Amino acid sequence: MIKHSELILNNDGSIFHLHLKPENIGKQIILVGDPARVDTITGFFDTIEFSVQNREFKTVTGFYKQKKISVISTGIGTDNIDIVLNELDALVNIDLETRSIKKQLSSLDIVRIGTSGGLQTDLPVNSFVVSEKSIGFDGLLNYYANREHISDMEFEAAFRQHTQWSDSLAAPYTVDAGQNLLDKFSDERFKKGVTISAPGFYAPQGRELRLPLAFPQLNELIETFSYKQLRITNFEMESSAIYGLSKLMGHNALTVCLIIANRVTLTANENYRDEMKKLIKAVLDNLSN
Ligand code: R1P
Repeated sequence: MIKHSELILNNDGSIFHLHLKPENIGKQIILVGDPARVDTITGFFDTIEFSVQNREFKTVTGFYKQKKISVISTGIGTDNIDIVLNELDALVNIDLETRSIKKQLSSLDIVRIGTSGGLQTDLPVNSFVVSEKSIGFDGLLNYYANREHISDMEFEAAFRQHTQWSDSLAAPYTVDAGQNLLDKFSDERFKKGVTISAPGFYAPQGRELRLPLAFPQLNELIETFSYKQLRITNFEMESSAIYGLSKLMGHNALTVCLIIANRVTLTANENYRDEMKKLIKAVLDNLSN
């Protein structure tokens, strides 16, 4: 039995942060950072059957072309992903009444639709990037056992060497997308890439406002890294933890991002919401096929 201090439930039986019960979610999950994006996505749904919000975690469950999908906002960062992934997994794989792990485990399809900064000149603003691999600068996965079994350790070694990775930073970790989901995004609208999840928006992504950077060369080293024909395409702040925890727990994960700024050509689209709607529609249609 999992103790009350480890698996916290609310008085109504819902799980601590997400305020969800097992029957409130579908097996297809869409994650977004921005809570306002939840309604943009469910605006495409045929019917809506449930919604709840606690803090930045807003969930709406409904049907799109007969598929039951739950859309959940995570807020910003991999620390929130630790909460969202563990609580989603508990909803499907732990019996919340007996507090025991189920004998028959279930697998969720988890797709993140995000915004992102491009790191290559041929990835202009408004591109759609699907992450075949994610690199975590955030360190979250290093707290979980067996992470080396689901990581691309050779890629990591090559990356650390090329970037002269400092031991003062968390060890970067690398995890692949869920192949079954990646296969649904093979059309030419989606460029395949490798995505870094950073533990911050400014210095961890090489942005300098008033404070100088500890590693001013890092972005250039990231942009020039290549390994077995893979190169790093974009920065955001959640994918690494989504990919890592999903692989460890047996779920399928994929991130698809709209490039809203290019960090090399120094261009940006602050009015990205119409382009985001196009991405959302494309993702919903690919998932329902
Ligand atoms: C930073 O502005 C936020 O935007 C990106 C980053 O990953 C981070 O969460 O994604 P979302 O648009 O999904 O929030």
